Amino acid sequence: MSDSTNAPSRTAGRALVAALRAHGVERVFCVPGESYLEVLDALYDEKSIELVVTKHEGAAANMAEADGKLTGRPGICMVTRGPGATHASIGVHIAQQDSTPLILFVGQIARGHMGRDAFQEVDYQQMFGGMAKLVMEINDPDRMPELMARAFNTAMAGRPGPVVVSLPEDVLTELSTAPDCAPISLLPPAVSQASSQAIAQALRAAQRPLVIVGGSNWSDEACASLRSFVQAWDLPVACSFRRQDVLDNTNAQYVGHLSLGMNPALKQMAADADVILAIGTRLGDIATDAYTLLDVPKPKQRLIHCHRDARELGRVYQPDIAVQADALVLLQALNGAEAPKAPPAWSGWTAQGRVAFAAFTAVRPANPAINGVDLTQVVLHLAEALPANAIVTNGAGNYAVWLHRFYQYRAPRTELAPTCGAMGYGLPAAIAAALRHKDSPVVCVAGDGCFMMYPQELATAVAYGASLIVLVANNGMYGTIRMHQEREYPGRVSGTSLKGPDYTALARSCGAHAERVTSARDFPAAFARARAAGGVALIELVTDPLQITPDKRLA
Ligand SMILES: Cc1ncc(C[n+]2csc(CCOP(=O)(O)OP(=O)(O)O)c2C)c(N)n1
Ligand SMILES: [Mg+2]
Repeated sequence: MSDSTNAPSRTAGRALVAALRAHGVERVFCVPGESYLEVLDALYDEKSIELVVTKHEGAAANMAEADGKLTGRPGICMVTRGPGATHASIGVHIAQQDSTPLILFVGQIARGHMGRDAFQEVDYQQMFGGMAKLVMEINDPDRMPELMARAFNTAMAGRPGPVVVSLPEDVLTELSTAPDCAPISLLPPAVSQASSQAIAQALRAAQRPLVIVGGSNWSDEACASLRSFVQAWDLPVACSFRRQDVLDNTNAQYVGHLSLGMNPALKQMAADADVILAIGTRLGDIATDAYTLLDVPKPKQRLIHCHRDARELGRVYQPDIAVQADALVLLQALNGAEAPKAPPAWSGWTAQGRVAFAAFTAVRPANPAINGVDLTQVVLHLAEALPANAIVTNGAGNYAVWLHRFYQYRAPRTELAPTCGAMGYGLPAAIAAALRHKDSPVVCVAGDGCFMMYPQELATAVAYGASLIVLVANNGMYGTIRMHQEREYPGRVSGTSLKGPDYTALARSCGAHAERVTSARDFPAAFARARAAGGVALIELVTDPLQITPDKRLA
């Protein structure tokens, strides 16, 4: 117990909650556990922090991760030891792969019992060591403020990611007079004039340049700077996997999404480019079509790679120019560089990329072969009916291919989707979004498999007064896996069928408005009714299991 200051004595659990407040936390997602009662008790008095109690720790961790994506500040999740922490591990994995700031607090067994394989004991350093940026166990109540500040700084510094903080139960009730630690503000490194000039010069010498953007840390300001830069230079921009909201898709320079189900013309464009300017993105395996679009380790294209974390530069690809920079600072510097005289040498190339994007995503007539809801028509309707500030969430499954292809993301942080391909993400993410942005329509698009990971959270959404619409694309199977199965083991269906419950009855039992739609013709009216209903609504879309992707039917 510290007596070195005049600060009043308080428990470490109370110091933890004070640190959350000092770091600007407004919302905590949790499932309670007896291991952290002292923190729950401190939250009872802390009126500035809302406690969102979920039904499953996986959902709580997904919500916290989505909140981190939306705010750029660590999302906060609290769970109990052993079973709680193992359930919540999905959120740590998503935050790691998606570069999202997240802090997972785990109530731990008392210090005196450690190492005995006591009830629900887990060594979190071992469990999360390969997944989190940092794993800490706070064993000294006097160090709570210091270690909390470190958790926040680590989650946000460089490439953002997850931090796991283990809280031995007996420490939480010990007294300390250690004072609060004020948060530090991390100022991004400056971009030298030499760096921005080198980039500008390489671009001016290009015939077929391509900008690839991705990663996290895209604030409104950074997205606006990107738009001004690529408009002034007329540079084509591709967004990396599930980062489609970095540039308004209606912008004349937007040429598409480096995704699963990639536009073949975009693939060709990346292959044919002579200079690639990659900003914020890791150039992962999906964005590079399994490391085939660019040669590993030395692409034939001249590669300019900019990332705020130096460890991501040269990790896979050897860039010709590597700049450690935050996207905003870099783009502000590039906006200060001299643009080429209009029209630049590549203006035809940019226009051609845009034409190919428009052709790939164009409105098309309903497909008469489809026996059930045509998802193309559904997503085209969403794109037309929803305003630019609508937030659209999804998890993993082939249904997302329609969404990513035919929806137009028009504003920053309106796409909440796991780049790590975790099923079940969409509904928890939609709840986090609905609580964070009460004025934005929120739509979760899920497959039947994806939805069934956390369907019980519909009741959480209703309990917290969230306003959101869930669209469940029900094809009665784990369609993505069936697609791979039919390719490798044709006609031998094994483990990929799915018998769900009555989705509308399930939703109604949670207090949601619910409808079933069997033809895309009926979708606009059903969607309008769901929006008018307010609160939580679910629309089951009975789709054709044979229509496995927008372009492919199972034989
Ligand atoms: C948590 C998790 N479990 C398993 C998988 C493997 N997986 C990827 S997509 C998929 C099927 C998704 O089914 P559904 O949501 O119904 O979408 P569909 O492909 O049928 O459109 C599965 C099982 C995964 N990505 N994540
Ligand atoms: Mg399915």
